[in-house]
Amino acid sequence: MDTFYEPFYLFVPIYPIRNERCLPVLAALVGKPNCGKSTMFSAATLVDVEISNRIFTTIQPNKGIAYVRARCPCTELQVRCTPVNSLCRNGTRLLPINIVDIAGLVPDAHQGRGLGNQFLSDIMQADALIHVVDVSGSTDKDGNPVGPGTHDPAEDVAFFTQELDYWMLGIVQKMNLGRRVDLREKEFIAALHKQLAGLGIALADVEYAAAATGLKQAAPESAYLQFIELLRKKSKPITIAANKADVPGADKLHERLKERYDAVPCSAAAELMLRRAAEQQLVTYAPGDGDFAVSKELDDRQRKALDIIRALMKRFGSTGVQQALEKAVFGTLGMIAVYPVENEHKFSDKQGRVLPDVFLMKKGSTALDLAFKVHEDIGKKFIAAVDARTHKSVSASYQLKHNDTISIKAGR
Ligand SMILES: Nc1nc2c(ncn2[C@@H]2O[C@H](COP(=O)(O)OP(=O)(O)O)[C@@H](O)[C@H]2O)c(=O)[nH]1
Ligand SMILES: [Mg+2]
Repeated sequence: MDTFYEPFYLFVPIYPIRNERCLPVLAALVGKPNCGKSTMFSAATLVDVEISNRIFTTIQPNKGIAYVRARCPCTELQVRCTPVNSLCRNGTRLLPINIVDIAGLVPDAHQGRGLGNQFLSDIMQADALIHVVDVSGSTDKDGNPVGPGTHDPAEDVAFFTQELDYWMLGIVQKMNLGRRVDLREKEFIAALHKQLAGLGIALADVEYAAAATGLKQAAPESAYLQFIELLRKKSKPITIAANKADVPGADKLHERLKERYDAVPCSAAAELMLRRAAEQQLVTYAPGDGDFAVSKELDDRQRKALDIIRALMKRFGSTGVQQALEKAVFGTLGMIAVYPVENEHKFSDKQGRVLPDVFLMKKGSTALDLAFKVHEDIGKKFIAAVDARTHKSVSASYQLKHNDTISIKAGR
């Protein structure tokens, strides 16, 4: 290997961690072979001991925990927090999420090529898809290495969504809707939802996409495809990670990609290297930061490698890996972080732990949704909720905001 990250590339660790207390978001790294999915997985799941220790683990080779960051309310509220389901570092909350590294997708997977259908259904189990593309253009459409700049990464984005759409279309076509008696609209939607149920798609999303595209049972294939495209966008939103941004010449391809897609430039190799170097206490670095500090004497090769990374971070603001994860969770998927507390004066739970838990919830969730998430009984016996910041009562239908601290009052 003659790449810049070699001096720190001791081995690629796999941290096979699955967290029962993880916040219920599963992000899947997807894309063709060799674009850097496994490197990104290793970097994202290389979390320090304190975080891994908090997590109950069961071994699964390609699943791990990563985290996303949110500003912890402890600073603003001037309290010392005692997190339980997450961690607080200098006022930054680290929220664990599940992440999975999925085998490479090759063109025509929807017709069973490569790992084919099994693989596509694995993808669909995720809440958020992170499409890792090689923005240096040094892998062809099948994932074989080629000279940098040879392949246009924008093609990969188009091909990937097309694979997903045709695969979903195939599932819907198995229903043979054309040959069936006309269903009433409600039955038609219910039948579509049932057929797609294995993909973890909500009825509301099927209803939305069918209404927005005006889908009718007797519609031609093109109309079904339009419906599926919208349904896929709504139910499996994709974040594009433009990886290998460190390779000379990648800037140009990234600029071109940006004209058509919103893509986060990143270098999984740089992030992995920095986390490894930090683990060995060679540098001080917190994932997501825009810079790092060297804390030990380094050899020439290590120094050179770090110089390249620093230059990359200057150009893009960071290595981009943490940003891609956070864009997937907070941006594309539209989650917010909410802190339920029992005591709105002390921001604590029954045991006196301050700001113990943080939940990731869909934007638009209400105080009542939060009550049900805390406990079904609390949801059922909901009386009122109090915004712990303002001490004002809010109603069951109050729409939660990012970083809200809410106390739920429930009957006995
Ligand atoms: N220059 C550079 N190389 C990378 C980066 N990420 C991965 N690679 C290299 O690309 C190749 C394929 O990476 P891998 O993670 O196995 O790809 P996967 O098949 O998508 O899982 C390996 O040689 C990696 O070292 C990156 O950010 N920059
Ligand atoms: Mg891989």
